[in-house]
Amino acid sequence: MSRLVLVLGDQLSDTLSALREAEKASDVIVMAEVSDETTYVQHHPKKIAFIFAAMRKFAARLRGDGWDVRYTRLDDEGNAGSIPGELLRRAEEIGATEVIATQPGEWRLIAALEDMPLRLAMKPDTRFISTQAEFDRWAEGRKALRMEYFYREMRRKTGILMDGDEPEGGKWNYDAENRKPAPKDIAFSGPMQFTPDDTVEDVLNLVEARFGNSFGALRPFSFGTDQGQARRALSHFIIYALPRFGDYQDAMLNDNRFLYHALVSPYLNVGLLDPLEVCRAAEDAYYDGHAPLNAVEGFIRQILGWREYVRGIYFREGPDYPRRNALNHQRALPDFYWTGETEMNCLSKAITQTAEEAYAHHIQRLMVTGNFALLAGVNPAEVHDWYLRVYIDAYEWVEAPNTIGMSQFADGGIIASKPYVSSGAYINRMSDYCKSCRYRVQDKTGPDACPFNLLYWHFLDRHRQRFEGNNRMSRIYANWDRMDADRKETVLTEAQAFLEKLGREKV
Ligand code: FAD
Ligand code: DLZ
Ligand code: SF4
Repeated sequence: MSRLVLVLGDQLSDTLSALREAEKASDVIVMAEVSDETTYVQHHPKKIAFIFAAMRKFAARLRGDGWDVRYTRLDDEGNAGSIPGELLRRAEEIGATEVIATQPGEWRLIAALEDMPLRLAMKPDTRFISTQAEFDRWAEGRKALRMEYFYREMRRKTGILMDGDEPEGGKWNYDAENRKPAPKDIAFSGPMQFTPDDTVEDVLNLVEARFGNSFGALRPFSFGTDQGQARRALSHFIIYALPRFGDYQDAMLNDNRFLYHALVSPYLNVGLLDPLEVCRAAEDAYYDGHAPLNAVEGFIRQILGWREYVRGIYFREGPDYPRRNALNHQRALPDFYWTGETEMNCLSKAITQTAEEAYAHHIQRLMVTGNFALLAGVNPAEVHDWYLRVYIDAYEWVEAPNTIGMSQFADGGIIASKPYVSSGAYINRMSDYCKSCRYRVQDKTGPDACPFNLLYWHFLDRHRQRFEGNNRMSRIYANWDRMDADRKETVLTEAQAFLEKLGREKV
C-alpha cells in the first residue's frame, strides 16, 4: 500500500531521511503551503516567499525525478490549513494509513504529527554533521556545556582543519584575530542577488496579497530559491568575502549591511545547502591559499561548532526551553522594535535593516537588539517571538538557543558562561553608529548619555547577587564598587528614569 512521505518547507534536501526511506514506485510525497505554518508567528513576508518559492521548485524537481508529488498551494480549494490536516486529506485521497516524516525542527510540529490518527514513522534529521545521540553523549555528566569543547569534538570527528590529531596551525580557535573594528571601505559588493523568475513572482504576488501588512518589506526580493542558486551564492561568498570574513566578523557599519558575511543561513536552514559541504568549501579555500586560517577557522566554527551545538541544546533541553526566564525579566518589548523609530542610532539601523532585508548579522542581533532587550529587562518570551518573526533564517531549533540562551541568559547559563551585555563603548569600538547618534557615547550620565551606558550598570546592579560570584565578572563589579556613591546613585536614577520613559515616549 502507498505511504505518504512528508516534506516540510525547511526540508528541501535530496538527502532527507524520509525521502531515502521512501519507494518512488509506490509512495506519495506530500508538500503543503498551509495557514497554520504561516501564522503560528507572523513571519517576515520575505521568509514566507522564500519558503514557498523554494518548496514549489523542489516539488517540481522531485516530479522531474519521477516522484508522485501531491502539492497544495496556500489558496488551493480544500486546503486543510495545517500539516496534519493535509496529511489526513491526502491519506483519504489515496487510501494511505502510514506517514514517513523527518523529525521537524520545532517541538510544536513534532507534537502535532504525533497526535495524528495515522501511523507515523518519524526518522531523525540527518542533515547535520553530528547526531543528537552524539551530542547527548558529549553533554552527559558535564558541569558546563561549552560550545568550544563540542566544536573540538566535531573537528576531530570530521578531520576538518586537522593536521593529524592536532588543529591546523596549532590552535583550535583564532578569534583573537577576528575582532577588528569597522573598516572604512568594504571591498565586497554583498551577497549574490537573484532576479525573481516566474515561480518567485507568482509567490511574491500571493504573499503580497495575503501577508502584505506584516512587519517587513517583501520587495525587493533577491534570495536564491533552489539548490543551484544557493551553491552559486556560497561560491560567491567563498571567492569574494571569506578572505576578510574573520577580520571584520564583529564589525557594524551605517552604510553596509552585510560586510563580509555569507548570508548562507537561509539556504542551510531549509536544506538547499548541506553544512558539511559548506565547511569543506571553506576548508578548500584555506588549503588552496585563497583565504587565511583566522577567516576559515572562524567561519567553519560558526557552522561546525555553533550551528551543531545549538541544535543539540534545543533537543536536549526539551519543549519548555523557549519559555525559560531565569532573570525574571517582565518588561514588554518596546514598540520601536516594530518601527525602528528610536533616537538610538544603533537600534534604529539594526531594526530598519531587519525590516528591509529580513537579515541582520550576528553582532547586530547579539550586541545591539539582544543587548538592549537584556539590559532593559524585556520578557525573553517576547524577545524570542520577535527574533522568530523577523529573520528569514529563523526556526525554533536555532533561534531559541541563540535568543533564550546566548542572548537573554534566560536559560540561567547553559549556553553562555556570562551574560552578553555591554555599554555603548563596545558598539562604538565595533561600528560607526555612535558618530551619527543623538546620544553621546562618551557621556556616562546626563541628558545626552548613551542609554546603553546607563542600563549596563543598572543591569549589573539589579542582578548583583547572581553574577558577582562569576569570576569572569568580578573585575566589572570591582570597577562599579570603585565609583563614588553619588555617581552610582546618579547612574541608577537616570537609568530608572529612562526605563520609565520606554514605551511611553520616543527614546
Ligand atoms: P555568517 O556570519 O556568515 O556565519 C556563517 C554561518 O554560520 C551562518 O549562516 C549560520 O548558519 C552559522 N552560524 C553563525 N552563528 C551561528 C549561531 N550562533 N547559531 C547557529 N548558527 C550560526 N541563526 C540562524 O540561522 N537562525 C536564527 O533564527 C538565528 N537567530 C539568532 C538570534 C540571536 C539573538 C542571535 C544572537 C543569533 C541568531 N542566529 C540565528 C545566529 C546568527 O546570527 C546567524 O546564523 C547569522 O547571522 C546568519 O547570517 P550569515 O549567514 O551571514 O552568517
Ligand atoms: C516557516 C514555514 C512557513 C512560513 N510555511 C510553511 C508551509 O506552508 N509549509 C511547510 O511545510 N512549512 C512551512 N514552514 C516551515 C515550517 O514552519 C517548519 O518546517 C517548522 O517550523 C519546523 O522547523
Ligand atoms: Fe547606540 Fe549609544 Fe552609540 Fe547611540 S551612542 S549608537 S545609543 S551605543
